[in-house]
Amino acid sequence: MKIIVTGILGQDGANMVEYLLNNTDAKIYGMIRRTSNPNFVNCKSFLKNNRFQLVYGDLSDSVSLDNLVRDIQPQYFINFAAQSFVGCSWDIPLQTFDANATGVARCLEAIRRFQPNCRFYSAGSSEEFGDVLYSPQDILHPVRPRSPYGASKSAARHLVKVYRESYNLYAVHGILFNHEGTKRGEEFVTRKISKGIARIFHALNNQKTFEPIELGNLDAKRDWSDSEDFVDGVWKMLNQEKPKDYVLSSNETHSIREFIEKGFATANIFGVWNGNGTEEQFSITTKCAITNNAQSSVLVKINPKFYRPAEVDLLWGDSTPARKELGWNPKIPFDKLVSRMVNYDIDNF
Ligand code: F7E
Repeated sequence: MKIIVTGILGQDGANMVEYLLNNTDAKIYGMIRRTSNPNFVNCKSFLKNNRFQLVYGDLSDSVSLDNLVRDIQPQYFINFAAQSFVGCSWDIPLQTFDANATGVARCLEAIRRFQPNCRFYSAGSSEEFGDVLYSPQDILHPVRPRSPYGASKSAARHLVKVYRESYNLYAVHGILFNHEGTKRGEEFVTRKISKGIARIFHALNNQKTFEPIELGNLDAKRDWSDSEDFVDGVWKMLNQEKPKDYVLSSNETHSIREFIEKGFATANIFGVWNGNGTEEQFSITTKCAITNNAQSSVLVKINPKFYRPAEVDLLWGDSTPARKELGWNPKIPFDKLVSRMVNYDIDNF
């Protein structure tokens, strides 16, 4: 069995490769783009595995995708390559759309033309739901994106449906709510917080001054899971009798504030909220400051530069069908996700 996985330098692609090496006998072809300075930190566990091979390709280059599918003749093509940072999608809307939507069309075309039996996974997103009409959101929730990123993923979803129905391809577009972990990029809010907590933890331990973590909108609520649970759900989605899209989510929602409080508490640092709007701060409690002989007091402050032109206020998924019909059984709840990320960053600071 041969499987192409794209986006392997990122969190999900790398977790997918690890999962496939552990749970199948397949040969994995991990696609990367030619860049001058690629970062393989997420790939350390498998780069030298003899069932893994790096291949060059680019979602913006249909020749590369055609050649890979024609030459490898994969049974599965799992696409995690994307411009995945919502906040940046207003700055580079066209590149976002090209990679996330047109790129999916290029993959589907390559499969249709050169290996129509290949099963295709498209990484959809809860950002497609946008300004939501009801909670929790299930697969039937209308598409109402609030960012170029959300719009691009919505377009990909329609393309997958069209190719599935027009050409009888096995193609699925999983709607994945937020998923994090120790491979998460530092631009995303959870990793930014866990890395910031690790920095402050070590400053406190060494009786040094520290700068606060600077964040944007703390009111947003997200449905957070662990990416390692999600790649199992993706594989299950790819191995049904007939292709069908599913939502993957924790079925809980938590605010950014809650993530901050739980994260600091994991590191035995306790804070209190004070102030409103852009003046809001999370400061170390007097007791905790005295115990640690703290040299600074503000743990988190607001920097309006991290506000987005339009925000998705509330995401809260309903993944009951995936749990019932696919037998998907996520193992890492919210509290464990937060403590895993914070402890990892403290230990690897
Ligand atoms: O933001 C708020 C921000 O960038 C979460 C991607 O994987 O999940 C992810 O998209 C929330 C937003 O993730 C900062 O405004 C506050 O409300 O971690 P994020 P996201 O935008 O939800 C979906 C499902 C995907 O598909 C995406 O690919 O946190 N927030 N302050 C901040 N966010 C960031 N990044 N940085 C801040 O300083």
